[in-house]
Amino acid sequence: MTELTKVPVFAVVGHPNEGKSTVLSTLAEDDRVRVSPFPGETSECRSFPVIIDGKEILRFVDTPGFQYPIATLEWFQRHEENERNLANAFRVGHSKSQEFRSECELLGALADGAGVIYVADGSRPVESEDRVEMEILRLAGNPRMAVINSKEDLPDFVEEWKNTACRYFNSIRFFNAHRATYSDRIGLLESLKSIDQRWEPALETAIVAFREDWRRRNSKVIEALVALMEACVTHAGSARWKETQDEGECRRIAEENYFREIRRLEETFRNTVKRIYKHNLFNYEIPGDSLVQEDLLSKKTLRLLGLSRGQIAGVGAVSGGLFGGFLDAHAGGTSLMLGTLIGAGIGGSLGYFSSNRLTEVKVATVSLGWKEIVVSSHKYSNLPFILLDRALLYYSLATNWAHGRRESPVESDVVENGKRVGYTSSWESKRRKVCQRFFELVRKGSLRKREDSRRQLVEMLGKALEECASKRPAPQSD
Ligand SMILES: Nc1nc2c(ncn2[C@@H]2O[C@H](COP(=O)(O)OP(=O)(O)OP(=O)(O)O)[C@@H](O)[C@H]2O)c(=O)[nH]1
Ligand SMILES: [Mg+2]
Repeated sequence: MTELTKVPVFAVVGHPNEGKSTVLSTLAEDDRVRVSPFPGETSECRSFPVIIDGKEILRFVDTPGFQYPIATLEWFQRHEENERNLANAFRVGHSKSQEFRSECELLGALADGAGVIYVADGSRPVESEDRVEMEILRLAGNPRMAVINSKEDLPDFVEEWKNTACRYFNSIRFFNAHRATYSDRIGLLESLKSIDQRWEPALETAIVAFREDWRRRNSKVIEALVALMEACVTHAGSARWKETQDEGECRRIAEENYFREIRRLEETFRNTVKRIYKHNLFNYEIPGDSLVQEDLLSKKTLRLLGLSRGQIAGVGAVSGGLFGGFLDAHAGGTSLMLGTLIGAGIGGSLGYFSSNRLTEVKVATVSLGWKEIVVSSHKYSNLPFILLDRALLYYSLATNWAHGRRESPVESDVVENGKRVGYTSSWESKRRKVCQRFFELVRKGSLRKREDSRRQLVEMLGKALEECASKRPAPQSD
């Protein structure tokens, strides 16, 4: 039996072009792994350590596919009786051979004590060469697991693979390298524990570290999200004009200034999420019709995200304000309806929201002959809820985007049937009130109340993130 490495090391091995590098990339959350539709992309071993808190807790090794499995097996069978570490003996015996370069590379990782993750494509039948490869791995004797990954969504041959692989492997697991979620990855690590008891404690430590790391990452996202919400309700865009100039133009500029900053902050938030979830190199392409690609103020965004008018009225009651009252009180120039304000800019498309305001406007005299217009989020605005929905949709996309997937799915992630599809409208009203309370207190509240409402918001968002990492919201009718 080969001696195991101290930190669990797993060599991902198999047939060329089977999806080995893809599985590794998703498992290790590392988008530097080279994946390609052409066989032979991986020609030498490359290690990908998983580091948490500066400490290596696991390592995966990407390997080239078998090139000459039949000849390799014959050699193994001939030397089976005499060699304790067959993989090492093969590597030493073929070190000068160009022909067996791939075998020497992949068996080298096994000779050094790595466990084996054998990747098979469940969308094609088992062939005789596959059996040969599996037998080589059985003879090498390293702890091993077969992972059935399918390049197609409807894998036809999973049962056949399972029935064959069970003769050669300590454990078999189905894993979709393009769609695996965080819990699928943890599930696979859990099953790796069973392939060799000696690694069980180290793998258990790795799993605990993974879980803790995920919680920490979510806390960072919540911090960034709360900062975005806070900026949305406290930021103001302004512009000055001479009393002799056109006031309408000045309002438009102030509003533009306000939304430019909100868009910038939203972009910053997205980059933070991408970084936290380790989407570093590969700039994945979000489907064009996904809601997160829509402009913040597009007709589609305003129709499908945020709260309905009834729900806004519901949260409006939080601080004792009356929804109907605020609509009237702000009419007539002190509060701008978004439809009127930027209708010209975006094609007057906001009729649906004509009785709902996103922003409010204040006019002040700053010096003789000069006035200033200040635009900020309305006290009962849908805007922070829309931003929150967009942020949660983006979070869901980033956390569910398997690192091994290099192209976007053909279909969009958004199903539109006229109903609201964001998270906030499907929440129970208590959650929305927690948000609204924060939005109001952060603008004008005592430090103690602000901190208290921030704590409630953070706690509520913790639950919301857990939910949206695993499921989409149910569409809501208005
Ligand atoms: N749809 C889909 N395609 C996959 C999946 N896994 C791998 N592929 C595709 O299969 C092709 C080969 O994937 P790789 O991960 O590079 O395969 P490999 O086994 O490392 O290949 P070599 O390094 O050449 O031996 C790539 O085009 C991948 O995008 C999957 O789960 N679903
Ligand atoms: Mg590869």
